Amino acid sequence: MKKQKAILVDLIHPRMNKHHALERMVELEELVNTYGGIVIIKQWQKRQGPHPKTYLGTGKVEELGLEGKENGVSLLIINDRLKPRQLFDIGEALRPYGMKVWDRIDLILKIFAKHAKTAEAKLEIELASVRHMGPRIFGMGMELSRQGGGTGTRGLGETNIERMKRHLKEKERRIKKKLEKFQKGRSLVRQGRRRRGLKTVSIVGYTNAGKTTLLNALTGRKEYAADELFATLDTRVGQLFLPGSNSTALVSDTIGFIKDLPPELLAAFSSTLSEAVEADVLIHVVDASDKDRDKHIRVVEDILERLGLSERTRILVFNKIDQVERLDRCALREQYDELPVAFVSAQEHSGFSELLELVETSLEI
Ligand SMILES: Nc1nc2c(ncn2[C@@H]2O[C@H](COP(=O)(O)OP(=O)(O)OP(=O)(O)O)[C@@H](O)[C@H]2O)c(=O)[nH]1
Ligand SMILES: [Mg+2]
Repeated sequence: MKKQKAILVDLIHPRMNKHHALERMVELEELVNTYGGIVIIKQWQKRQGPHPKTYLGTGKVEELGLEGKENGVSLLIINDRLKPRQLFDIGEALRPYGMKVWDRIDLILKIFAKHAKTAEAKLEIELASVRHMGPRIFGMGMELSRQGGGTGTRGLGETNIERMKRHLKEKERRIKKKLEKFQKGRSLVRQGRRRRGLKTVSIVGYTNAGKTTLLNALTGRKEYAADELFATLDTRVGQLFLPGSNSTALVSDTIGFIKDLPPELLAAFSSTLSEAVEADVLIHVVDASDKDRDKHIRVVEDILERLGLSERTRILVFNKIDQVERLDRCALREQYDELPVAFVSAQEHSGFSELLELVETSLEI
């Protein structure tokens, strides 16, 4: 696939500090790279708040269109969730320049779509897309109805919107029904495990923290782990041997979390996330070598709360310690003193015995 060229733009408040603005852009750029696009131009626009109609100032949109056209750019990506109306208006303004507009959610959905392998993950993404794209299609419908009004065929547009709405509702219903089947299958599997007295552990954490690498290292599985965001979209389950109690538990891996994870994605992924939601213990993996690790911990904790998991027993695991020159373990233990803490390198298989002991204590076996 030929790489698409993109202009990234982020709206920043005049009082936002430079470091924060740069950091936001770096993350967006990583997302674009993960998608397989090339970033050509990065731009910030300073504004008190978004323009109600065009999000960016109207002049800015034109300016970016011109610049994009000169550089063979096909995509403008805005680092925020936009209103359907705003996306529609910007899309219209960029059309003469041969460019399309995506917001952050579009970008994340495209990455998810690219990484989805199982039928279930594909359905989950389809559901999220229908929910996110739906309102924008109504925007297009409004356009049709305006055009219709001008040529005396009034009403044509409205009928189209109605038809489109019905079509989307129907589609959403069909997808949900299929997903329910998967959900039922999972719940049967879980009942079976419970009957057999099997305990479950679920690995959660920010994207790229090393969740899959840890799962593979702990269970001897060979799942896809890579230095990209959202490498995993499906839940994989492996067996974990616990030497202290000479028993096994099941451990599962799931999708990575990220700042501003769109709620419709969380909702759509409820089927995949149900492994985490039902787990006896959560392992929250953190990339210890990431300078934003504390922020990422907060983001993950926040999402766990949204999933109703703030009270679930969990272990905080600082991973990639092989990459950190000096790690002040005492300070970290103190900082997160409400949680049991472990330090590992999933890559070098180090620190595992302490981690397994904590898992055993937490599972009360
Ligand atoms: N140096 C070092 N690298 C690691 C370690 N654990 C994981 N990595 C690397 O970090 C990157 C991400 O690892 P993954 O296991 O795919 O991370 P993940 O949390 O599953 O990521 P997503 O599924 O994309 O959310 C890969 O390039 C791994 O090789 C570690 O202990 N040390
Ligand atoms: Mg993974």
